[in-house]
Amino acid sequence: MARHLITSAIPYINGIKHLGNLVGSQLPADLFARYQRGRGNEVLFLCSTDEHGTPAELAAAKAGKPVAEYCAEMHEVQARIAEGFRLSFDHFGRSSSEQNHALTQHFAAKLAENDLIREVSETQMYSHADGRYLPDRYIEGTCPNCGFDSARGDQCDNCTKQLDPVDLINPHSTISGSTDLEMRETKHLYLRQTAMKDQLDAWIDSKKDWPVLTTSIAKKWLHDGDGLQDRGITRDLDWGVPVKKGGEDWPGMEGKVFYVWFDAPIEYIACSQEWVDAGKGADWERWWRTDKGAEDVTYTQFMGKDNVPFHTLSFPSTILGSGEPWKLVDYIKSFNYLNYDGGQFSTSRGRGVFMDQALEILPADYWRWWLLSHAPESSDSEFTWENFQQSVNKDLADVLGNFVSRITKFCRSKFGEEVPAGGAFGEKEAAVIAALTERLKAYEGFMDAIEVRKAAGELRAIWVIGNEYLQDAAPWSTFKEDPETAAAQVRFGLNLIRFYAILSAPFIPDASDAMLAAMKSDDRAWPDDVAAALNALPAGHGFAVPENLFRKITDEEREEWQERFAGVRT
Ligand code: B3M
Ligand code: ZN
Repeated sequence: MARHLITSAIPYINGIKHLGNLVGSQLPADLFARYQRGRGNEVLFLCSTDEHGTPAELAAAKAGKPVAEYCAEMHEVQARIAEGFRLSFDHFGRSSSEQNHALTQHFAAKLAENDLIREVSETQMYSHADGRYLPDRYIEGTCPNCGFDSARGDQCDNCTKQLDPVDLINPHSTISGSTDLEMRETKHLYLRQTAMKDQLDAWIDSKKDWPVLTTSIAKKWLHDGDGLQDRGITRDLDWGVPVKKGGEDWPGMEGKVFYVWFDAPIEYIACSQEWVDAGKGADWERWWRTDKGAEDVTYTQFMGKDNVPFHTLSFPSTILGSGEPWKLVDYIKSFNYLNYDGGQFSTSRGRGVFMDQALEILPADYWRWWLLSHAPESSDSEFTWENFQQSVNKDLADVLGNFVSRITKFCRSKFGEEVPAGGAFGEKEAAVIAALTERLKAYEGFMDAIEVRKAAGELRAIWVIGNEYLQDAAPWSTFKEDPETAAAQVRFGLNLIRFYAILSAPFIPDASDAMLAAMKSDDRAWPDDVAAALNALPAGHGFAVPENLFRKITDEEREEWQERFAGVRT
């Protein structure tokens, strides 16, 4: 039995995620986790909320709540929505957990011990009115280069010139609008990533099978321009993991916290500790420590392309730099962006469909199927309501749903609610078994390689084979002349339903459950042998006609939703 450690990029706590976020990390990670479990492998699938940083503080302030309270509430909200989408995390943790505090401080201590941290004095804008240091993007002013009046502290959006907040004319805080700003000297810790460059380079080079999207981003950061830079890993904020060396104070770092991108990936490990502490698991080290049993674990990470530099360079620097035997990632599956109806999904501008809204309209399977079968793998992809309607109506309702409904209803009307006896499988069935055996191999190949769209294509083709068989065998006509053969055909069809339930579970888990329940079966064993799997339900085995598995989306609904989501979420 193989062992798979699977993590999804952890979503920021500030607000509900949109479908573009979902398809870029959590959903494909869930697909892979469900598939590996289905194959009988041991899986630990982890995700958390990413709770630190300025955006979390500002969102809490906007909600008028203490940040800890805001994060606790939003974590529950995100956890409920994740359940709604049937994301099968073994644990949904929190980066603000005490486990992550301790582990983050532990890593910092190890890095310092190994001389990979240096102190840097820098000047930073302090806002008296806000009572805080302002990250560059929260300062705006007039661009010294082009005169644009809302240039940000890090860059002018008008002329694209890279800026320093001190360059701005008439700078002000975008939080309060205050111009009462002062440049203050402050000390920060930098992770000496430059010292790790050769090690990282060799490690990335050794990953011959990684998606091009992943390695090209990593290499760009390693080699382009000034190449890999040392990175500041501390911030002057109140909310976060206090800067300490293990349990010890860090002189000069009082009142500072670690940068959110330093502690967030460490949460992958801490989450497994939270999982154990919640009583759901017995041992986290056998997943993460190569000296304690993790050497045979395959670790796969899922994320959007913007997160790749942090997972190919920063986090590996932390892991390698610690000098301790932590498990490194084996495979990074990254995604391009999903666009929304001619533009971008945008959280800040409230554009697109958000996870909670999606579930208000239709159950999870509809979304899962569309998103996964259109995953932005080789390039960006686009959600349109027309395309969504078409895929759902065709793939789910016409192909799969219709097959299940026809075979079960026909059987009930002619043979009753039991798998009929009589007849034998013949040439037609043998041909279907041969075709399915081929397709199944291809499906497994794509799922193993996490080629999400191609896997969806194979699954669809597998469903189509059943429909074509039914059309061709036509038990409703056979029945008139040869009820024995019709019985065998129906028996074959009912077995196909069970077979489909098992193969489809990673994509559409609710429909899969409904199909298995209708077949009164709880045997989810992955079909190693198609012929055997299609004999699993014997004559006399009871079944029920399920409720319609999928309904069609009408043109009126499509138009209504299109209109409803054309605007901006407030
Ligand atoms: N929260 C960014 C994002 O949600 C960030 C990922 C952290 S993964 C350790 O896209
Ligand atoms: Zn400018």
